Amino acid sequence: HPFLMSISIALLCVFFAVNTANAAPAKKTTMSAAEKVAAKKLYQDNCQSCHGVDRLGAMGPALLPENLARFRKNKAIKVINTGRAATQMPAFNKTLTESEITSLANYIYTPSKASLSWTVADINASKVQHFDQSKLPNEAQFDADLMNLFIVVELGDHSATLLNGDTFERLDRFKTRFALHGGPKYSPDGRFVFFASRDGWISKYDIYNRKTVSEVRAAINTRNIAISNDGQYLIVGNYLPNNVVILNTADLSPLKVINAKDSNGNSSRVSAVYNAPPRHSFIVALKDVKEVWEIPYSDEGGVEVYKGWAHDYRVEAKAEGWKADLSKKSEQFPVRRIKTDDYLNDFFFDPDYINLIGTARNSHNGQVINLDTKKKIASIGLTGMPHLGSGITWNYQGKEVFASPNIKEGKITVIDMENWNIIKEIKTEGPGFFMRSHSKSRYAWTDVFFGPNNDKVHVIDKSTLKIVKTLSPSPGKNAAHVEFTKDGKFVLLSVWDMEGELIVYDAQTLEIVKRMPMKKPSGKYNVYNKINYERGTSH
Ligand code: DHE
Repeated sequence: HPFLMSISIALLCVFFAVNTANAAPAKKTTMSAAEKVAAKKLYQDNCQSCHGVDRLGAMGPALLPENLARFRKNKAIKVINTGRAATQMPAFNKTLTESEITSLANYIYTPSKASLSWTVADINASKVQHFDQSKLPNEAQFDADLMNLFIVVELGDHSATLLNGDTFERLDRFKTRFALHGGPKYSPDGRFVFFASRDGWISKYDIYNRKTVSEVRAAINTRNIAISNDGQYLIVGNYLPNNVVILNTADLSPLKVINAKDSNGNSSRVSAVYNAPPRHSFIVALKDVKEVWEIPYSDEGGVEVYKGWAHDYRVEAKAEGWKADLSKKSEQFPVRRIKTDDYLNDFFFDPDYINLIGTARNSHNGQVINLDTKKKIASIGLTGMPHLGSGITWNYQGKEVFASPNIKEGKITVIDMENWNIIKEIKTEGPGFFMRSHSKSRYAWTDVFFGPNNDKVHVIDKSTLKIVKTLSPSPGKNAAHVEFTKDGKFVLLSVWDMEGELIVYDAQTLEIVKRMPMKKPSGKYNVYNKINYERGTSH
């Protein structure tokens, strides 16, 4: 029986809720050859069934120094000893000695050359087809406004909820892969949603039929995904291997793998990938080299100039030697390199996708880069660690402003997008992670994600840039991540706890209208807001 089998596998295996690599470089441990042989045997006997041969990950995450960089060894020892609540990671302190556990922890921080490869053949071999798409009905098998549905990711037990955004009732609850990260991406018609797990699994869920139809493992350690305007292509940005993988969304087959190397051949992890809708291109953030990439995926019927680009790409392609005849399969997905003065990891785009604002983690400067001219046009003095990816824009006193939370400092930075000056820093009760609004709402919401006040969320009036209300939805429990309904009338908020909740607020009166228990709900994503690139939401 598959359920009993999964339980027995679970008893053998080690599950880590690893917050995968962010910091470079990875901490590596050296062990003597004999120690390593003994530790490898321990690993094979106790961990391999979940964490995979060569520690590449399987049901559980990969256990390599490259993706354990942010996970301290003494924490790994503790997890092996006592297990991890609410995961299938059992405690090994009854079956293994203290020195065996230390040895295992040392082992997972030793480099493993063989394990860093994940080829097109591996991608193809990993494919799981749960249902034959062609046999599934093309109409929704339930009654609801298909534009006002939400996907809510529940990290606590690696599940997701499909929610009716009118009635706030569950339409489905299904298992996801382990440790999803980043926003899931909808197909342009809103029928399919694609998820990425930190361990490289990409899952395609058919909303109309409430079924996960197919899955593929695109990499060993993935950051996030983006989908093209026409819904044909999905790009997967990866730390391990250092590459991007472009998948055909119809069957999740790999169309192209592009190794992330700068023009001098230096390899880099990929921090994130984005779709730039007016440009018909993907933008790629590279973590370890001073370049940003643009990958055009369509020339819109063979016109000479990419729609949205301010110049003839063919002249540039010829001068710089990047191939760009998209009608030829061999030249599809060319890489247009934009060299930068600094490393840029975290991005935000202006609404026209002409300029990108980027920061290097730990840098005190944001850079504004014009994607057409490839030139830096401004620097913004940004302290702490702005989380640009969670930023939003709105119109303030006749001009477009951009607001970003900050992971290190308790403030929201509001920037004038005409002259790139900081208009205001709104003081909050602690560092935050996410920010949201809706064009039909006068408010922007932001959480206090870190520190003693992490049970609070601030409601900011977009016309005065002042906090008008601070809510504590579930005192003592972390409140985080909100999203609006299609019409902007309600706000859904996560209480980020194993015994957590999804709380629905009236967006105008700020009164609670519903509470639903959930297992550590993290992000939630409204079909309409996402596919229409609503300004107050993440793209
Ligand atoms: Fe995220 C989105 C990067 C840690 C939950 N996060 C993103 C995106 C990036 C990013 C680039 C936008 C991609 C997208 O949506 O397609 N996140 C990073 C980091 O570099 C960081 C700080 C370190 C890391 O470990 O990767 C980080 N993120 C976290 C967490 O610890 C969070 C809170 C819990 C988790 O899931 O691991 C977390 N990140 C999220 C969520 C989104 C996200 C829920 C999507 C937000 C949205 O509204 O779209």
